[in-house]
Amino acid sequence: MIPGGVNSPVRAFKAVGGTPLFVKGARGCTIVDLDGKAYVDYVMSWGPLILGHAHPAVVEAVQTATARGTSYGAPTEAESELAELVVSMVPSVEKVRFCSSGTEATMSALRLARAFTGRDKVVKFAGCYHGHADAFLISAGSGALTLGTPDSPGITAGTTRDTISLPFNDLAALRAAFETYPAQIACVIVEPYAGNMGLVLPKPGFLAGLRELTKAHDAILIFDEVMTGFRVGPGGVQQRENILPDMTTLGKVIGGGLPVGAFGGRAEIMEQLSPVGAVYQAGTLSGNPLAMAAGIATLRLLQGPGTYEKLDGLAARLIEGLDTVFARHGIPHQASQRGSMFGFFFTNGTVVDLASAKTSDVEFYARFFHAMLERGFYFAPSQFEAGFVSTAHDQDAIDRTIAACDDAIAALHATA
Ligand code: HOZ
Repeated sequence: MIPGGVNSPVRAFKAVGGTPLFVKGARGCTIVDLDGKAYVDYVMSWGPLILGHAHPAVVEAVQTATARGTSYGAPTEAESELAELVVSMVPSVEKVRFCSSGTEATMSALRLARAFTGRDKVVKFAGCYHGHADAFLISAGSGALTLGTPDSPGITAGTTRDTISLPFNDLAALRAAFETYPAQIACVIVEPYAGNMGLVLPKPGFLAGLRELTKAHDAILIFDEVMTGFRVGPGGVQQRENILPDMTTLGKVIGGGLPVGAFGGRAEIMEQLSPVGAVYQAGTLSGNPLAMAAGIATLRLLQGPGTYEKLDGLAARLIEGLDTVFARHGIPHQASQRGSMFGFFFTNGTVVDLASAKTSDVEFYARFFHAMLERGFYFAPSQFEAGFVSTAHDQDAIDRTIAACDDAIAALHATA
């Protein structure tokens, strides 16, 4: 009855084979399937659950809010409170609007950038994924890449014409695009740490170069921090790298596991939005009180002392351990980590963009994935996704993962 049995394609095991986990419940860093088998989870609902599954404070906040009413379609104090948190934590955001998903955030940010500049074209980078709005499903990452449809059918030629896709980490290509389309590019959107083609980090100077070039050509720079916002640090990549975009899109962690997206930026841009300005954007469930409650509880806890240091330490321990195991078994690989986000590719080369990410041995990834699943460890069912740890992971879970990885690779070698 449900196409592919899933309500979002990344959940299917099409790239790795087999049947997806059907989930009974989850707590902390453990997810349990319908057969009662438990797994240490490194998918964490694809990023939102930075405090782990069913964190008591988040559950309580949602329960309390639910008892007061699930939706009003009118402003609440909770929206203002979350807005204040966002503005205080994300360096470049002066004003913010909430919506219900990352896709809504990016498509609304694009509309606003087009209206503000009076230009049509958008530059994105191949392998970056900005949700499933038409303008972004061109050389897209995540499920679109994994399932072989980076350019989705159903998108009009006109839309395609206005989206320029360039290689990630390639400033020369961006410079050339600005020359080819003078005064036509409204915005450049980027995942500043790309997490939807696996984890691909910016080369030194790439983000600064984006800032410089967009400024020079009066284009809006949008950091899509749906994945990295509040995850790689309280202020996202922009704070870690000290580069301020004009606009930022947010999602995942900001909703604490409930459906939330947000977009924000400089006040003069955000004030073009209706009802102050003329750019229309709306949503019946935008700023939903349950989602706001989960977001507030999550961001408040993240502000506690040592939280990000702990997350960083856990992910570093995991990636160092996996790196050592892969090396010991002679597996060509590249592993990386920033904050609580991590990724690894099975390749000899250096991964800097989509073309190099695609040199990864996806068949070996599929076998590795299943060998780990069998042992009770759930990584993303695709090579082209990032992994996540949460504050609910601990050293014991990480060390068991590394030991299982050693065992899994030895078993894969034995059967090869
Ligand atoms: N950005 C998420 C994974 N890369 C999307 C999750 C989904 O598509 O369901």
